[in-house]
Amino acid sequence: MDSQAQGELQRSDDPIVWGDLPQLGQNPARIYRLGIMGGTFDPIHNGHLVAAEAAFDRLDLDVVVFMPAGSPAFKQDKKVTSSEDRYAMTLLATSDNPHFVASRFEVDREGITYTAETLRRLRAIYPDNVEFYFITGADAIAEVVTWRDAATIAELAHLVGATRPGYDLSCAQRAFDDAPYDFDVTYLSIPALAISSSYLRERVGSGQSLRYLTPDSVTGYIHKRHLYGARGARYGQMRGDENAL
Ligand code: DND
Repeated sequence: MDSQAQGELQRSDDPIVWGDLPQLGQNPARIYRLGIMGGTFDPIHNGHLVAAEAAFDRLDLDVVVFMPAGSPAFKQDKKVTSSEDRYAMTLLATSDNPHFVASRFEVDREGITYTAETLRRLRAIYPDNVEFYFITGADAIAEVVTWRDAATIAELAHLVGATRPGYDLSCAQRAFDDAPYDFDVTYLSIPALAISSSYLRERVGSGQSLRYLTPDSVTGYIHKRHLYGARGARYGQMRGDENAL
């Protein structure tokens, strides 16, 4: 084994380097595939979870790490729930899936969270036999070419675009064709889940249920922390029972 490979193996045992990231790459004779689901997750919902699970299955990933953005790059002018609350909801939503991991990797980073910087830092931690698969939804995939330092993203990660059946991919395809760098993109058609975080926030604000839209543990957390205008209804309480509290 050459000295570089030895160094990588030593590095992989160091808990300070790995933090809460999944440890991969120990066997230099095989390739590992790390899925990365980046998001604001305000809040996380079943669309995110289904997209990540589809990518895990169809691309033979070893694990998917969910990374809530600390200070999301393109939401600087918007009010975003605290990163600790978004991380807590992500942790709850992923906790019962053995191949999902929630990470504080971006939450604990100072400043605006850029994906290229995240990938660069991950590349410095993981050995070369770990490949990165950055998972996005249909709406985000066409935007990737406009993200900060997109050349680094193209160089360091495969992209996975989770689309709805029948979704028009021509816009995304054109963006990649016109880009000055080569992106490796895989499109996955997943069952239609027209769920969005803003839809969930609206529902909470107007006292409607989130059942089947996000895990119950996330709904419970939203009510406990009074996020999105939740009126502090006891979790599991029937609608219209607010005065019974
Ligand atoms: P969003 O704010 O769109 O996350 O951010 C997605 C990722 O892009 C984050 O990691 C950001 O840091 C990164 N980003 C964005 C812009 C600029 C830059 C980086 C930069 O570096 O310059 P959401 O929580 O809204 O959604 C998370 C993911 O889930 C997105 O890819 C979204 O398209 C997808 N998604 C769905 N996928 C399947 N079915 C659904 C979905 N709803 C959202 N129903």
